[in-house]
This record gives sequence, structure tokens and C-alpha cells, in this order.
Amino acid sequence: MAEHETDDIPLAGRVREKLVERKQDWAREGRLLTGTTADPSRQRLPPGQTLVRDWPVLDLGVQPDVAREKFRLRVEGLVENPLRLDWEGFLALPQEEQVCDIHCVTQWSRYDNRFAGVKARALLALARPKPEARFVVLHGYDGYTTNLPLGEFDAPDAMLAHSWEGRPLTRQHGGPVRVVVPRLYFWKSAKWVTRIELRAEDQPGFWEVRGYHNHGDPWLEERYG
Ligand SMILES: Nc1nc2c(c(=O)[nH]1)N[C@H]1C(S)=C(S)[C@@H](COP(=O)(O)O)O[C@H]1N2
Ligand SMILES: [Mo]
Repeated sequence: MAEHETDDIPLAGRVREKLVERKQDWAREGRLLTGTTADPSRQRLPPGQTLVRDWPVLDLGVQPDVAREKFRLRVEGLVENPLRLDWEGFLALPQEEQVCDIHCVTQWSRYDNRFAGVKARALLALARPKPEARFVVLHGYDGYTTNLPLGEFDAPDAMLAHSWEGRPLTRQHGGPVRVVVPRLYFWKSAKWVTRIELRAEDQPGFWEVRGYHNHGDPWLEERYG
């Protein structure tokens, strides 16, 4: 991350090492694995998940305080047209709404989340990935990273959300802007996103190097691997 962009973003809290260790243990133990898969056209809840009504907060313990005036979003790497957007630039892109379900690998699922923001596809269409671009790494202001195949980020329901249920996304849920990739476990949906990097080679992110699945499809129960 370019230092000049993150220097003046206050980071409250510290990385909760104990929590990180516990989640690594879960991956080693294969916690919650049912050993089954499911078909999303036949059931709504993926295998091993439990439905919740509230919206849990999960992160490393560091919640960046990103003022809208300081927000920057870059799309770079293997793209023909690197983007560097500020808040106004981001809001000037076509705005869309969608309702989707969330599935977190720590077992909870939450139905019918109404997000508003910019479709990942719209951003990619502007940035124009080069033919050799095949993977995406998402970078948060907290230093978090997660990786996914370009095809998953280019899915019609992948978005960069700034609102939830008609209100600005709160800081604890990754505001001002977070990624939402509903087809994958929620750790792939980077909060406080600031940089989207397109690459030829894959690069496992924070949880992916700590025992979590490189792909993370809840219907295939790709929790660990
Ligand atoms: N930048 C950032 N994004 C992140 C995380 C994080 O620690 N930092 N945690 C991930 C995990 S493990 C989950 S389950 C979801 C949780 O999002 P929520 O707190 O809005 O429920 O954010 C994901 N995105
Ligand atoms: Mo998570």
C-alpha cells in the first residue's frame, strides 16, 4: 500500500492475535465440517451454516476510521486504465442496489441484506483488465488482504457497497466502502477496501495463508484447505 495514502487514516484497536490463533486452530481441526455439499437452487442455507438475525462483526480487531474526504479507491495492476477514485468519483459511478445472503465461515448466515453501491463489474469495465489478468487481491485500510479469481469478482452480484438497508455502511461493517461477494464465504468480502489489484498469478490473502480455503465456496463447504 502506498504509505502516503494510509498514513493519515486513524487505526483504532490492535490486531487480536488470540482470535487469529483460534481461527487458525479451527482450520487445523476442520471445525464445523459436515462433509456435504448442497445445491443453492434447492436449499437456501449452505451446509453447516446457522441462520442469524443480527449482523455479527468480524475483523482482526483494527477498525480504520476512514473519513469520506480521505477515502481513495484504486484499481491497478494488470489493467489498461488504472483507476484512482475519491469519494465523489466513486459516487459518480452507476449506483445499484441488491439484496443478497451472507455466509460466514464461522457458521452464521444472514438472509436478505440490502446493499447499495457500485457493481464490481462496472469498475472492471472502466479499468479494463488486460488479457493476462486472472486473479484479484483486495486490500483493506487495516492491512487485510483476500484473493479471488477474476471471474468471481466479475460476477454480476459482486459489488462495492457503501450502504446497507438504506443507511451508510457503518465503520464496524467496513464503511465507507466494503466489497460484497455473496457467492463466497464472507471473509472474501474485504471491509474498508482501498485497493483492488489485478494479477496474473494468484496470491493467497490473510486467511488463505492461515489455513482457509483459497476459493471459499459455501455450497461446496470450502472452509479450509
Ligand atoms: N478489511 C477487512 N475485511 C474483512 C475482515 C477484516 O478483518 N478486515 N474480516 C473478514 C471476515 S473474516 C468476515 S466474516 C467479514 C465480516 O464482515 P462483518 O463484520 O461486516 O460481518 O469481513 C471480512 N472482511
Ligand atoms: Mo469470517
